[in-house]
Amino acid sequence: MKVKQYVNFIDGEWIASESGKFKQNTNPVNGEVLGEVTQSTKADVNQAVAAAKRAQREWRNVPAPERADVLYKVAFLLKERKEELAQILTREMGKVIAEARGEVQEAIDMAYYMAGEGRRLFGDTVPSELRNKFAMSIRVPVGVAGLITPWNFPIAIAAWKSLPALVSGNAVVWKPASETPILAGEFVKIYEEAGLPKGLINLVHGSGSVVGNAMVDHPDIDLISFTGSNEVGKMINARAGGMLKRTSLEMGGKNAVTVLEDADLDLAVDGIVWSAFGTSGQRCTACSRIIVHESVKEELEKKLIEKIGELKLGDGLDESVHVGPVINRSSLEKIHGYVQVGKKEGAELLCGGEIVTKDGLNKGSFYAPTLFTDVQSDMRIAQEEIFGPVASIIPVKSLEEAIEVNNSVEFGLSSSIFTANVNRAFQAMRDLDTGIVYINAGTTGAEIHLPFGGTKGTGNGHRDSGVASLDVYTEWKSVYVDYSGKIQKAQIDNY
Ligand code: UN1
Repeated sequence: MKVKQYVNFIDGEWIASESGKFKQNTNPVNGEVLGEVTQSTKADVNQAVAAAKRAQREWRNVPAPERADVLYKVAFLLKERKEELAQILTREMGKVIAEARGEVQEAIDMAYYMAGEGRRLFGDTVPSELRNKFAMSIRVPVGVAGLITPWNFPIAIAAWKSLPALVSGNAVVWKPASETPILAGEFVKIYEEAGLPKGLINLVHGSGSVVGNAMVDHPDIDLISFTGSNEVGKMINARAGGMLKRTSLEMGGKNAVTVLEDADLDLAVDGIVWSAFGTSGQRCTACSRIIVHESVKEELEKKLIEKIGELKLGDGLDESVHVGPVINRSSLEKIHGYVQVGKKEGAELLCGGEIVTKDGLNKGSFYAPTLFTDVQSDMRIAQEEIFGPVASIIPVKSLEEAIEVNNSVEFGLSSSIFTANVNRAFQAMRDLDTGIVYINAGTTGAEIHLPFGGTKGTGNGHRDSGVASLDVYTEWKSVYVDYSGKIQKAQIDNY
């Protein structure tokens, strides 16, 4: 059977790269070949950027409510195809179907929300300090937005970035993760069908080292919005910094759930299991540390082991499966490597700790949900992002110590605390040094109308989603209209 080919979308045309090279895309559940994907070159990026630049000149003058009409259609189409897209998502990257549906819903929500921004895109009107003078600030598009997105949330994160970029009048050049090209193509088809004028979204498949670098280096890409590893994010920032190019970076996490002695332990267990092992631990917001008051540690361990024992591994398309595969073999080996490091460092393995090959799972990349205990906060497994189903219990003696441990890592994406005490909850809200804080919930579950991102090594101060994301895709312009008929000097004539 002939393998299906997936190509770029440049200036409104579906077209293979001039390289003639293709790379296979496989299902992490069983290695099934899903298709082969065009591998682009710098020349393809140049074409995409030229098309984007041309199209943006007109798009910036289309009234934002009219731009938003396209986004509403995107929302309708996403909604119509929700199940089909979710199935592709599961086959391409392995997350279980219920989570895949949730992720497509996140893209739908974002499309409605950003379509609404077409009638807002608020600036401020403020009084002028001078008579007969009007003052306001307005948002204007930046130009061409370069989007580099990850495989773990292949449509939600692409939606977080492309929708605000487009509604605020930019054009987009998008390099999706190499692992999730098919879903990326489907998303672009929806933009096409929704009537987005040609050239405004350009899809360029290929490697980070070729396509990603060409985008970062291109003088006509005005901003880069990236979600992915710290290593790549730092490299992008350094390259773009030399050109004074705007970058919005969302990178790693080492998120913790804190469980105090007054917590509802069953609730905490549900929150931890969902956050640590959902998406096989491959969320930026995954819980990988469990900071627990020593007086409830044993009971929590017991309950966690029991719950973890109920998790069913397998093909995410099977509705009864809780945990799918990890993305690929090399990720599997990295995760297993960290487990060996944890053992060597002296952490106690409570469950898991192995590559799963039984029950026909040997064709895929499956890792057993893994729990360590008596982990010290400075151990590598408690400091470095593992990006797999591995969580470490760190015992503490007080809320203050818990907060100190929570904040002791280089990342600052998400944190959570389980407590029944409102004073402690508020103290935690104030002192947990992360961009997202949950009270009596796990570390995941961000909603699209709030800012998403983190402090310290997680990012560079920008946010995805919410109104805050408009700050990535717009420039502020301050406008003064003097209708006095004379030249009035601010700060001088009035004082
Ligand atoms: C990510 O972890 O990369 O909060 C994104 C959540 C999702 C988005 C996560 N809504 O888990």
